Amino acid sequence: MLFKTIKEKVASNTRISDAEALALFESRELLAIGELAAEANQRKNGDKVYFNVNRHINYTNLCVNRCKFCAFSKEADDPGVYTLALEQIAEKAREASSAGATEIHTVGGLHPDLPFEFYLQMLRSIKQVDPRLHIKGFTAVEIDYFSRLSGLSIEDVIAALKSAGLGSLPGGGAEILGQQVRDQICPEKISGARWLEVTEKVHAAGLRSNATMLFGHLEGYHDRVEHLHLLRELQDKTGGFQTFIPLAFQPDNTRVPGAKGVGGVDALKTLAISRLYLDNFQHIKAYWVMLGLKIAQTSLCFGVNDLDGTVVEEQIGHDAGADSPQALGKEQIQLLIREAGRVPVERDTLYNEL
Ligand code: V47
Ligand code: SF4
Repeated sequence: MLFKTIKEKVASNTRISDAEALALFESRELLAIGELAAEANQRKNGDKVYFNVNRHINYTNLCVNRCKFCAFSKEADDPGVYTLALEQIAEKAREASSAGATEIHTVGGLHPDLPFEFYLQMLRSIKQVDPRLHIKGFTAVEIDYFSRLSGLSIEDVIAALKSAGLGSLPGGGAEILGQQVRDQICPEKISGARWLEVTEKVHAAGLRSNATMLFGHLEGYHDRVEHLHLLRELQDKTGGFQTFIPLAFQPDNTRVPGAKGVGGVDALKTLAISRLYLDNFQHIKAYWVMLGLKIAQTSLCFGVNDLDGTVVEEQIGHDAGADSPQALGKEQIQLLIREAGRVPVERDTLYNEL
């Protein structure tokens, strides 16, 4: 009955409810869920699967927060703590530009004493290297931090970053938006409500952004549904989200009690249900770094239409034990997509086809 109703809803572009999404999470019918999600995706995106040529730059791992799921952040006297100098950032951008990248994805810890000007300089120096590089940088968590750091309003922080070259925002920091879970896994981080509020202002300033969901730690299915609900609601209001990215939790070196990591069934089910529930998101991305290549590729039969990018140098997932490669070549991504019977399409950050 559940599947018949959802099939009819997919066919008539009708929304599925929170109760239906929860029933799907509780169902063991992975293949039936996947088939519906694949159908929903086929209607939206046909056979195309997007990817981009990008490079991640994590400018510092020093962070004033201690999120329990994070193996990346360090304190000032920890071994392995680093902050990149502007010249090192420019050098990485130069390498990216010569390798054909169209995007720099840059995020970092909340550094205790770098001034706001550093982040503006960082954007300017990347743009100086190659003005065609789109900078997808800083999460809503960082934007809120910059505002507190500088005494500027969120609107003024966004305007300053934008005029220094910021092109859009990645989807990090959303974790699970419900506060009960947040209080357990990232008590110092801005609230879920604040993440949504900052994101709304980012969209109002004309910048697009992504949304993530960190799953597979101590949240329940109802927390995932609430998270999806809040995102669908904000998207109705602003239309500013481009892509939804469920991030499979990597447990090594983290401090979430009892968390074991995410199996293939849960990963595929979560991606598929995201496609079905988030009818107002055009793109669902499988971030292969956290999922592993095999599940990321398989997810192309479960409603996914984006495989992220070449990445080049990834720290957040690998510090937490991700066993995926550090980087993928463009040809490898294209092969993964073709093997799944789909058509690889290189895109820029804003989904213009290249
Ligand atoms: O916000 C931290 C997550 C995020 C772990 O927008 C972890 O295109 C798994 O947001 N296991 C940052 N995840 C990464 C991110 C992202 C990645 C790729 C593409 C895009 C995009 C965004 O990583 C953090 C946090 O939710 N994270 N620790 C961990 N142990
Ligand atoms: Fe800091 Fe971000 Fe890690 Fe939290 S997830 S500890 S805010 S780097």
